[in-house]
Amino acid sequence: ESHPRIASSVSSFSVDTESLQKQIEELSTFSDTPAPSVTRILYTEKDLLARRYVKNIMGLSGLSVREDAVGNIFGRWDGYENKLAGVATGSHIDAIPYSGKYDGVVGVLGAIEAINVLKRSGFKPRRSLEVVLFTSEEPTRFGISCLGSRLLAGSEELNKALKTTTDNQNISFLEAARSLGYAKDQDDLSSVFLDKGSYSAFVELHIEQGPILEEEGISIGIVTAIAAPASLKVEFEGNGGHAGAVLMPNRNDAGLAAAELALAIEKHVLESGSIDTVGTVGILQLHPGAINSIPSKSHLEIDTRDIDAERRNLVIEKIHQSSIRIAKSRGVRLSEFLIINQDPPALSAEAIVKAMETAAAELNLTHKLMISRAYHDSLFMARVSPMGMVFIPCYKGYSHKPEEFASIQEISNGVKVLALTLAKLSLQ
Ligand code: HGY
Ligand code: MN
Ligand code: MN
Ligand code: MN
Repeated sequence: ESHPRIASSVSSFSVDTESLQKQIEELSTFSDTPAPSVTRILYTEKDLLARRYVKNIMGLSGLSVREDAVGNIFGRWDGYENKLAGVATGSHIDAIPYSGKYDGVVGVLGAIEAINVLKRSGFKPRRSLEVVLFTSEEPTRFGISCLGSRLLAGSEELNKALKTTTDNQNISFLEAARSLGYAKDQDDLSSVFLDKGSYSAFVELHIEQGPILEEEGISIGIVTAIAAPASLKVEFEGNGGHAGAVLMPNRNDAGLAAAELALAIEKHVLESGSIDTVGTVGILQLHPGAINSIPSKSHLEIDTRDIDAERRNLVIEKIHQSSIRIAKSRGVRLSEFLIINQDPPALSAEAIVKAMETAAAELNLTHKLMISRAYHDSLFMARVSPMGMVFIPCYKGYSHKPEEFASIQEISNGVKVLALTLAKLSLQ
């Protein structure tokens, strides 16, 4: 049963749906592509405007705001025992090209609204509550997913890599960060690492990015595990040449090598024996990219995941073998085979799953346990704090495209479950 001090207020949980809807619309206008799509890439001018917008809303909610060296933004509501480890919640506001306005945003604006709900209900937090806006969950600009939360989770490897990472315009990560006033005169970013035990719990509210909740007419998803993501970069090089004059036996077409590898990836994924294994080639570039020039270079970026890391790693091994075999059989050079990240899955903490189930039940919301096939900042926060995630349904499960949609009613349900879960965890 809920702690006596919250029970009375649950019924008085009121979400300001109008202002939350307006905020979601306004935030979506900070985009490099026309509505209804959203494109908001790390450390661009639109990202800066969006950060300012969210910091302002945090301020209006009475949160004290701070930022770390890479622009993770923290809005804190001090508890009456604020020496204790706090309870955190949050998500991201960066958006991949031509995507939607809810991915990540629901877990940032919704988290701030959850704070407002608790304040309006008269709740007083024991453990401080902190809303986190993670810098760059999407891998778009520097090819690194969950950059901010990976660093918060203490990744020395990433700290080192960021000293030399550049984007495809050859702008370095540090230069881009400094253009927004972050990473001031420091190449070493270990100041971002969270001290162990900083949080007693981390909970993220997010759209499901899948069709299950909507299909089954369930309001709340309670995530038990997050699938293990991996991304690879592969390049083939051949002699290229004139698309008319070079006869077929004399060609070593890097584009066809890429095409053959893409289909081999699909085969390796499908033969894994599990529906949970997925893979795609999200980026495929051909050089020089002229219709009448045989591709002399192909560049593939591959995303493959599974809830079972071993099974996923086997797929990666097979992709490597196929890359070598195809290069040999087509007489092209395998000029790059790079595993960018190969992360383990994360399990939600029992106690947080329980708190979320009780919260959903007390709010009379239908709910079910499920896994997250998308990764989230929670995947890395789970390395430094007990973690949990609340899902809400989204239209046909669409995400990472402009048709992404979640109704304000569904969002409001998620905000209430988040608010009640945060309250419970704060009083523990
Ligand atoms: O790709 C993902 O899983 C996340 O939505 N960025
Ligand atoms: Mn995403
Ligand atoms: Mn997301
Ligand atoms: Mn994600």
